[in-house]
Parts: sequence; C-alpha cells; structure tokens
Amino acid sequence: MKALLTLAILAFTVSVALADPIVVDFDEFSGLTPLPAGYGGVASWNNWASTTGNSDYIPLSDPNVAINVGVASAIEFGQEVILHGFSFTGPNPGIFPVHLKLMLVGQVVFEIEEFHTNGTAFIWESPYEGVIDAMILDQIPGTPYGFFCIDDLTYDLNTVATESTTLSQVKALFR
Ligand SMILES: [Ca+2]
Repeated sequence: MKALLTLAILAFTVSVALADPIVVDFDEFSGLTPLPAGYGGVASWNNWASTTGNSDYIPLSDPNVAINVGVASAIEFGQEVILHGFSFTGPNPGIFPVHLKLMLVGQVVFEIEEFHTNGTAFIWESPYEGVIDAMILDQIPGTPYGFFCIDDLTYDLNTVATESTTLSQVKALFR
C-alpha cells in the first residue's frame, strides 16, 4: 500500500510537471526570421516570423514578437494542446479586421469573427477550455490585408492522455 501511495504521488508529480504552461516568447531570433518548424514545441508556423517589436507591434516580452507575413496564418501545434492565450497587436484599427479560429482535426471548435484591435496591444485569454491542434489568425475574406502580431503565446500540452496512461501503469503494477 505504501508503494502504491508512493507511485501515486510520483504520478501526480509527473502530471503537475507536465502541466506547466509553455510560453513562446519569440525573443531568441534577430531580424525578420521565419519561425522554424518545431520552435516552441509548435510543429509548423507557416506564415509567421519573428521580428523586433516597435510602436506598431508591441512586445509583451522584449525584444521580439511574431508577425504574420502572409495569408492563412495557421499555427499548427501538431498535437493536442490547451491554449491559454497570447498578446495581440494590430496596427490599423478598424481597417484590417482579423478572424480567429481554433481548430481540432481540421474542424473549427471556436471562433471570433472579428478579432481586431483598437490599435493598442491587449492580452487575449482564451475562453475555450477544450483541446485544439491549430490556431488560425487570418484576414476576413474581402477585406484589405494588414499585418498583425502576437507575443507570449501560452499553452499547455494536453496531459489527459498522459495522466490516464500513468494511472493505468500504476494500476497494472498491482494487479
Ligand atoms: Ca517577445
């Protein structure tokens, strides 16, 4: 029983460790640098690049932000994650509305039709608590294209499967 308790505590410790949020700050690049696959634990950044912040693209963490450099600005995690949020700046208030979609296996699970800004940076905390595997910030069809940026993208890996596996493994030892 003591061994079971010890294992249970270990399993809980592992789960807690895995649950620490990942904060992607984009700060280790210089110049305009396309974000490489795998950076920050994200499988594909597609049309996102790191760049130095400025008055139009306000960093939450200095010196860099991530900026969209093309349409269909999908961030594909390549695994299930729980998105906590990010900071957002758009330099052209009211002119270039942005559309936010959270995706899971190609399906939209949450969206905000007009995710634009009043010109100041703000921190968006996701109200969606389910798992996703991709996030798309894109122009609204038919509107002019404008650049926008994010910083400190924060998410958790989906540890539900890991916790279940750990618990199963603990139980299997005592069968
Ligand atoms: Ca930053």
